[in-house]
Amino acid sequence: MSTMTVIATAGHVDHGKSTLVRALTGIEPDRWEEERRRALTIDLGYAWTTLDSGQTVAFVDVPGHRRFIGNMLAGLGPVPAVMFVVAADESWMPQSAEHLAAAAALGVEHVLLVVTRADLADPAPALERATAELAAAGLTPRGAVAVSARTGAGMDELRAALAALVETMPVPDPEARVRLWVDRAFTITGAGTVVTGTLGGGRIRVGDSLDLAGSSGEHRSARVTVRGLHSLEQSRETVEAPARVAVNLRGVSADEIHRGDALLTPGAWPSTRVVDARLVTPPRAATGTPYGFETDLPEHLMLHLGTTAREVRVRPLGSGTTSEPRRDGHVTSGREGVRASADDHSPSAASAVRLTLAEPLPLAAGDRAILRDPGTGRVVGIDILDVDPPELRRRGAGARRAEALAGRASGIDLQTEVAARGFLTVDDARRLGVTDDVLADPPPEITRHGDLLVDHEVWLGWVETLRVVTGEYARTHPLEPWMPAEAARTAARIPRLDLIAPLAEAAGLTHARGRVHEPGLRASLGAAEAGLAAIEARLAGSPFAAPERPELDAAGLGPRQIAAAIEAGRLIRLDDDVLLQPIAPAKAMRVLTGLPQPFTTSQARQALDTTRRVAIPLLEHLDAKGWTRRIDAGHREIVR
Ligand SMILES: Nc1nc2c(ncn2[C@@H]2O[C@H](COP(=O)(O)OP(=O)(O)OP(=O)(O)O)[C@@H](O)[C@H]2O)c(=O)[nH]1
Ligand SMILES: [Mg+2]
Repeated sequence: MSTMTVIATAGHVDHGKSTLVRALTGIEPDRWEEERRRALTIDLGYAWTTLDSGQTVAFVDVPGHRRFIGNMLAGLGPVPAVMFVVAADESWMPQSAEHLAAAAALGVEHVLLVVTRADLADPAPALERATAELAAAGLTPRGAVAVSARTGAGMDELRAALAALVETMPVPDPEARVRLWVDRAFTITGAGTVVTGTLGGGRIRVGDSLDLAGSSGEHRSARVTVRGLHSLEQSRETVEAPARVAVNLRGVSADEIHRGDALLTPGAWPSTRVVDARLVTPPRAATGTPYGFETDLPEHLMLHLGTTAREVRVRPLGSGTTSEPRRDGHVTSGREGVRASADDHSPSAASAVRLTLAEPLPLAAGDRAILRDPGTGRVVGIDILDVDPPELRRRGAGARRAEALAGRASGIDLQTEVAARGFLTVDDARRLGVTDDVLADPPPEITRHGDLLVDHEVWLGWVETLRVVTGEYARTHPLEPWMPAEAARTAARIPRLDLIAPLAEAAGLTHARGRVHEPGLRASLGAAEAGLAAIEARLAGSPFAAPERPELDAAGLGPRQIAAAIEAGRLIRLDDDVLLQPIAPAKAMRVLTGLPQPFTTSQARQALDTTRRVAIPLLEHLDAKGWTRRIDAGHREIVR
């Protein structure tokens, strides 16, 4: 299977994008009758071709008309490469600029510049202008060619340039979690529901279960099954990224799915409503004017990511550029909002913002997205830094958060995530986008216990706290100084009970029978200690003469003291009120072994020199242990 590259078109309306795709692929990307009649692309079109190199290139053809910018952004969103089309006879136009701003905001690195309609005008000026515009926006085209789709001039060079571009494309991780942004959903007679999209990472197999994260209605998240797969109209068992893919789904009808929904590896993505992000340096036109926001960022913007477009509320965190001197030598001032303006044209001036979405989305640190003001068409790119950010409650929390985010590298950093929370489960780390190779070999600041990743400082804190709370418990519970593990967990604010064992070990504490304590810790009976010692001394001589209530009372042994003595292993309770030393059953066996077998209860009682009150529960205790066996109502024997 040869690899596939997915490339989106971009460029002003009527500049020849669809014509070029058709010339390259032989496939008509304008799917609708209305589009063909009006010679205008309205929605996304799809076509593909195989180059001489054997590489397959799939195109997502976008509309240039400004009214359909939403469709354009949905086409560009999930695609890593762009074929930027400019007509030689019209040169640079408003939607050229708008599409460039979007591509630059998304940080698309793989751009091929094509000046087409070269049969209508000298392509050189348009090529020069477009190259300058791309450079000003921070995009370096991987190639620039002049063509005529009508005469075929330059088409071989274009194919060669596409082949060269394909060579530079990074290969996505086939093991990555799947997030397929849906661009179409429809019903095929006989097959049922089909969704299509650009698979950017991972693989999908027939039979897979996936979560459908819905954008609307009550269908917020549903489990669906992959019934069939197609890529470029060929049936497949497995489709691996990068690819255009059509997924036939069981468990959902097409009218429940919309562009902007996503098919996800189950449980592998967070469903997040609040994210912290950094504004990316705004792209500029060749004149120096930024495409981004010159004044304050509006509070309500559209977030474009993948094929989705959602309304978000934007909150600047701090002043964004708090301590960064501007080019003019001033320090940007505090509270008036985020400036992503002409003076802040440096990566260090990128500003931190908090985005709140009306509906949750499956997002990841490292996602690039566009914030767009539908009114003015202005855009700014964002780099999502944290999809599970801390609440900002206290005064100044926003500014502190902005500072913490300022130093963050983009993408996910396990150590930062663990340090921010203290601990993190492996599953949660995966949902945040931490890869398995990092999880397998976490940085030394992280202690891994089973499925939990704990910041080492936090771990040491728990060890110490566990020591303190168990010590405190022993002081306040002298009769039963062994702290129940669950109580210790709660008191020490340890998140999970299964951590008590490794923490106790690290703290040098004993963890046994659900309790945590100093090794060898004994109950202190206080005033009753002397009384118990006297009873123990008496039982040493006559082990089966269980103390009666008056003797216990005189010794100061009430129910709590007795329970403590039992817990400490100094007494055993055979019946409600028959207390003996733990050694008594073994001593009884020595006596009973000397009797003729089988023996009666009365013979046993006499041999043990005790009363029926003690003898009966003692014999039943031995039966229960399997040391003696009851033959009939009157007889027992020793089990050998
Ligand atoms: N002479 C000439 N005409 C061209 C060439 N390429 C495209 N055209 C014409 O330019 C017009 C627009 O072409 P399209 O391919 O529909 O343009 P588009 O960029 O896809 O337009 P939208 O999708 O609506 O933005 C059509 O009339 C094409 O026939 C070319 O190389 N030479
Ligand atoms: Mg078109």
